Amino acid sequence: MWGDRNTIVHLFEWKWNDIADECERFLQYKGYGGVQVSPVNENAVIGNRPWWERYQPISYILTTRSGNEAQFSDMVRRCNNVGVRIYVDVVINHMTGNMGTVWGTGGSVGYSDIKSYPAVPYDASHFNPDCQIEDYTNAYEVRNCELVGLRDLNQGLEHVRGKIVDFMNHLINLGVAGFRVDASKHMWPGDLEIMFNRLNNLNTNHGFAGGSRPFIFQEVIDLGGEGISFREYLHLGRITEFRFSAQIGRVFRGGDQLAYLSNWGEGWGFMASGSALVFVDNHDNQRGHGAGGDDILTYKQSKQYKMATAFALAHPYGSTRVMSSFAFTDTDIGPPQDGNQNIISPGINADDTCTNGWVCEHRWRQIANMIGFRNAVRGTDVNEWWSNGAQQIAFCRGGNGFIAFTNSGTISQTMQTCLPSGTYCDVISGSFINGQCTGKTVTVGANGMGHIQLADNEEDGVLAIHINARI
Ligand code: AAO
Repeated sequence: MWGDRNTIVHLFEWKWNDIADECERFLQYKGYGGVQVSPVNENAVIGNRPWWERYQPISYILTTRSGNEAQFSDMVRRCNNVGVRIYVDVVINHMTGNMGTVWGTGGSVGYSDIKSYPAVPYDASHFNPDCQIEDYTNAYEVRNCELVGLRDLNQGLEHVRGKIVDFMNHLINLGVAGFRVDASKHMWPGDLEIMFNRLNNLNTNHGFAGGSRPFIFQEVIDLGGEGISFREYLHLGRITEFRFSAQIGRVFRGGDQLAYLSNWGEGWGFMASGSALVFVDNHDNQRGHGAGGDDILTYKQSKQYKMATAFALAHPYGSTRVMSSFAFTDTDIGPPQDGNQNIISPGINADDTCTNGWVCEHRWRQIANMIGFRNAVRGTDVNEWWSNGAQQIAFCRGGNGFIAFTNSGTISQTMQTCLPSGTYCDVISGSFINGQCTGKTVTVGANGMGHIQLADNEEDGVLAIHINARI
């Protein structure tokens, strides 16, 4: 990422042309560092187009409902030009489920019953046996059997490794910065290591320094108690820290005191900060798939969701990812589509929010402005931790930022903000625009003290000020 950027936003199911526009018109200005895009390679066309069809590959041809290779390539170029990196969700553990002859979004055919995918090509000899994953305490089964019936590739074979490495290197040549590796837990670390070591350096024609390696974050769900540990994957790249997601949801739903967040991070048993990819929710657990269950907060609990996201972005632990969703009640339903099953683009309202069924959490003022906060406090630690012993907390980030939260009761007191004297814009209740603040302000004296007013009944239970939003 560029040095003055942070956080990956997952623009779930967005089309490539829309992402390119979003990089240029919004993400660069808010300081976002990258976009995680939905799977780019050809997937099975399934019924009324559930979102999860994209996790059933037919080939490595870059044609999906998000666009074709030319559109993908153009997006990567346009986003890189404005300092926003692209991270691809790669589905390399498996191909489709077993459903007979299936057609792909690029027009290729798959014969899933006999495990034949001619457009790659793969045939039955390239797959593991038909067994199903039932026992997550059995590491062999989790890696060598089928995840929910998905035809399980054998990455121990040179043919399979070669196809996967070619696919990923093609994306690197097109200018991507890295990968989310889907279902990493279901592949042997030794096989991943061999494939990752064969990846090219990032493309210097896209502004990456010579010798840069792809940024890899592996989807490994480990809440404990299973046969596979995240530790087996630490040397290969970052790892999705699902305990972060489950715990932050539980806390901000009121299941714990905010005061206990004083040792958030490794102190809560999470992996080392430098290994963790963290998020409040992801595309699975926001709809009951994957891990985390009822603790997960989503856009549907908007006040607590914004608070949890503000905390995640204000805290130095981990590398952050923000979810950006389409609205749903049915947990299978795919993105907004027209009568021809083409994805409908998000429209943009005057207040920056989205239309056409897109939630665009990443555009919510409280979330987008916290990207600016995180950039302003880069390289600092948490200091001056304060709590009332219960549901109110506040802390500084070095001398660059201060944030307060209440999950119960009103905060009205003078606190150490660690900021130089001046008047600061609360980037939660408003925005700092052309030197003016559209929300609340905090006046900080020469001793760093400022009066913090955050009422129980305010729209958001957060107040955040930082050095780059000084009036
Ligand atoms: C679809 C249909 C299926 C059908 C299949 C084949 O829904 O009915 O059989 O096609 O025709 C997505 C959807 C799937 C969909 C699939 C393919 O979620 O529903 O199947 O596309 O279209 C496991 C994996 C993890 C995976 C997660 C969903 O380990 O890798 O399941 N996530 C990724 C993607 C996801 C995608 C795939 C993988 C496949 O993000 O979108 O699937 O490409 C335990 C284990 C976890 C395991 C969960 C769920 O978790 O630890 O590893 O995740 O179970 O099975 C507590 C525990 C926690 C536990 C959890 C649930 O929270 O603490 O550990 O409960 O028991």
